[in-house]
Amino acid sequence: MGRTDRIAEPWGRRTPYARGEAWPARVDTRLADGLAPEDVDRWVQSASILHSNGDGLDIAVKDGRIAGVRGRAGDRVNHGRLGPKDLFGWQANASPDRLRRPLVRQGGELVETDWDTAMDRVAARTRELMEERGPSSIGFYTTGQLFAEEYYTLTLIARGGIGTNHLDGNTRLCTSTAAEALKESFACDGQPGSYTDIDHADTIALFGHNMAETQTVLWTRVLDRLAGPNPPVVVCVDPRPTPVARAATVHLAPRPGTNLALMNGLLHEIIRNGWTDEDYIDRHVTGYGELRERLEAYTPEHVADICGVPAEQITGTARLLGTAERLLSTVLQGFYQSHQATAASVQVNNLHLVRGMLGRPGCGVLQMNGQPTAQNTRECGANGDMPGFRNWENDAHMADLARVWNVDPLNIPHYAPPTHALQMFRYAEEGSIRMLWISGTNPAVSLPELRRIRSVLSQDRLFLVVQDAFLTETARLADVVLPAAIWGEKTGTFTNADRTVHLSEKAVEPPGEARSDLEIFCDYARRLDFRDKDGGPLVPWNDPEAAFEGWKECSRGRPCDYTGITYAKLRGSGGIQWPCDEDHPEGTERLYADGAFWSRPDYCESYGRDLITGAPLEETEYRALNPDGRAVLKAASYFPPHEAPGGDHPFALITGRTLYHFHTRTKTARAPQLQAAAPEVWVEISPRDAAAHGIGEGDLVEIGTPRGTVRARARISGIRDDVLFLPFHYGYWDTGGGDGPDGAGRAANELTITDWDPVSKQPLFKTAAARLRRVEAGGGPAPAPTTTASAPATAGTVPATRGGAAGEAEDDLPATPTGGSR
Ligand SMILES: Nc1nc2c(c(=O)[nH]1)N[C@H]1C(S)=C(S)[C@@H](COP(=O)(O)OP(=O)(O)OC[C@H]3O[C@@H](n4cnc5c(=O)[nH]c(N)nc54)[C@H](O)[C@@H]3O)O[C@H]1N2
Ligand SMILES: Nc1nc2c(c(=O)[nH]1)N[C@H]1C(S)=C(S)[C@@H](COP(=O)(O)OP(=O)(O)OC[C@H]3O[C@@H](n4cnc5c(=O)[nH]c(N)nc54)[C@H](O)[C@@H]3O)O[C@H]1N2
Ligand SMILES: [Mo]
Repeated sequence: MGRTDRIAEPWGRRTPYARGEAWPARVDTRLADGLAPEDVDRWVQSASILHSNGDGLDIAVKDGRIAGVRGRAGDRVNHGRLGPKDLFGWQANASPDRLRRPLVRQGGELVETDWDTAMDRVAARTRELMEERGPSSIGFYTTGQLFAEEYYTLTLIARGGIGTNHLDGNTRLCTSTAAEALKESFACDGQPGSYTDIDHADTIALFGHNMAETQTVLWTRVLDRLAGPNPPVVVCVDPRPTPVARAATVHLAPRPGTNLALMNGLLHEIIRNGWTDEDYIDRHVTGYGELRERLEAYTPEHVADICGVPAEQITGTARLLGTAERLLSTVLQGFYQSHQATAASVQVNNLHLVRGMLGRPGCGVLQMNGQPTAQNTRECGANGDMPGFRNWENDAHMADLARVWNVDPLNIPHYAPPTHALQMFRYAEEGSIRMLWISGTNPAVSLPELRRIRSVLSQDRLFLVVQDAFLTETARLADVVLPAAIWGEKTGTFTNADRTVHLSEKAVEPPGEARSDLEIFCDYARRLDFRDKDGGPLVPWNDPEAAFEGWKECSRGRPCDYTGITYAKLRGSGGIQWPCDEDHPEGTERLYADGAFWSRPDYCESYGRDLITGAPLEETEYRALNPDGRAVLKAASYFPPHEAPGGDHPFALITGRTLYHFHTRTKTARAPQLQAAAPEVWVEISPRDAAAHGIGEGDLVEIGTPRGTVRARARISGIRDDVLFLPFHYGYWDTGGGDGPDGAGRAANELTITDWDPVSKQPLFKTAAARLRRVEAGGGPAPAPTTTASAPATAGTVPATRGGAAGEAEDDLPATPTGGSR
């Protein structure tokens, strides 16, 4: 047993292992101060909720309250380990700030009320709008953080009951590019790879993915490989010196927004050198000729100019990727939220297709997810997809969905692609959407160009319903606030980025009168009295397990087949990967093992889109392109971003995360250890740029874009010259306990642009041009962690981030004098 300060050492202690070996277990535990494991009343099975890994854990319950967490040794994802957010974040469940009763707006103020009053208002407004303006006046904006059962119920209500096309998730901001990149290459969503590919890979490439901070346990798996015999080569593509970059064999730090040019350059070199699997291409792939042609211009020298990366680094990296025998690639927001997002992410798929590296141990692509249940949002059709990865353009698929729901196919809108989130906000701005129901997301902090978002959400004519656990920036603008039960207080399933399904059981009662999202949606369905074709209730369930059984039927025969999974099977298991059906009763570790794709025209989820304009392909075009269901190589040329740095706005502004906080901090700001590690916003600036502006460590500076300004203290870090980084976690209201807008002007999204990738419609949070000005001296270092990408450029100049005794957690490894993480 050992105790480690997991704020100072986020990845905990090493358990080195060799290629092909099983990753050793290490069970991490953190209990409430003074509580011994033997005094815990009950341990309740769940998985982590503050990222997309799905690390298996048990929730400790003492006297009816959550009193800690312990990793599950037998879980296939984490083998017992937990990251800092999971070790400490559970404390937020018991925060005194939790919403306990519904609120309704009365005379301009939000006042407490009972459920009947609140839900009657929502139901009455729905009925009025349906009669006066029709279903398209109602929109739903949900999340990647509820459970599958809840999304499926919401989809059924919105698409099958109300009949609106306006249902999307904040997954639009998060993983719509992941889904779209998979749909372009494989004509269907679903990650080909498995987390166990880390155990087998000889080369691991992370594209715009700071795994060390955002998926800490998965990164621990990489660190343990790096500490063992025959460690993998690690390639990092990120403009910042993240912990991934520091551990990497090569770190490419391209100019933000140039990912596509870089990928084209790498592919150009790989093909020129003949590092391709021509046999695999012949048998399983289409589009090779066009790809080769399109890549011709992307010589290392040309790409070096665009990306600001030395040509030798490009050729060297191409050699590493081109000669790898077992290559695992991961992609995340550095690509998804940047310029030409889908086109660039697709090139990572292309890399694997031309090298024939899919479906074998160590050979995988993970177009990563971010949120814990983003995969479910997509599978269940609570975003811009149809349930079960059905194709909205395929009438047979829509008829089949209507059969499952027992409704008329014409009742399910599919005249156009499902409306994407930013378009929904545009409709609300224009006044065609008059009721917006937001669940489990805080757009007043997380959407781009906040001044505009605030004005859209505060309009009188928009009836705004917000379903959350806290009185967020968004909830404060609502007409009705519905208090939600959260993780640990309700039961449901969720699916991580490598298709692993976990069950998360209810451990404790929610505070006050808070209810689960499932109960709220079911209550709404009853009040509106939605019926199927035969007069039966459209939503025939009231509890999670029955909803899960409903969802299983909807998934039957589709790629994400859940029919072989039951709650009973999930209980005690270490996670099950879909598809799981009669033919694969234990689930499926890797997709596309034999070059067999789900891309046949009659079966595929999508006919694809043009990578430059985003225009959907017609069925006939797709049939001509890919009649027998191969993988598709799609090519695209690089174009400069719409808003390029220059003139008055010389900096490229990028935004993102730090290890200790989750998004808009509704939970992590309420966990003292996490909040103390990163208490306030900062901005990362290179030493050269700081010197040029007379800025010292910790000075207050102002960052401006055409949308607004933010003030933050400067951290002089190893970030690329001409680039500024702002964490986006810090909203308008101080969630640290204050009740006023003391955080005015600190949210990164005051600065970001209303613009999106043409293919995935994901907003460009990582492409804006900014100016910088010193305001005043700071009187101490910036409030930025030293353990992460925000480490000071010169080590030792700033006190190290530590948690002290409060930040300690236990592991079950033998105590050794060395220990430590890197
Ligand atoms: N600690 C923590 N973990 C989280 C979350 C959290 O809020 N906090 N959120 C979860 C969610 S929902 C998500 S989506 C994931 C996100 O996980 P990540 O994608 O790993 O996180 P980000 O910080 O958004 O972006 C990753 C990196 O992109 C780089 N980047 C910016 N612009 C460019 C570019 O043009 N090109 C390249 N190559 N790189 C660029 C940034 O420097 C940054 O280091 O994390 C999940 N895990
Ligand atoms: N500038 C910039 N902006 C970004 C990003 C970026 O990198 N840069 N990243 C984008 C990405 S990838 C993401 S995922 C988004 C995240 O943005 P948001 O989704 O807005 O952020 P969260 O703080 O996770 O909001 C989730 C809300 O749901 C509530 N909640 C938690 N559990 C439950 C539940 O079970 N039920 C209900 N009803 N509510 C619950 C929480 O209290 C919280 O208010 O931000 C996006 N915005
Ligand atoms: Mo995300």
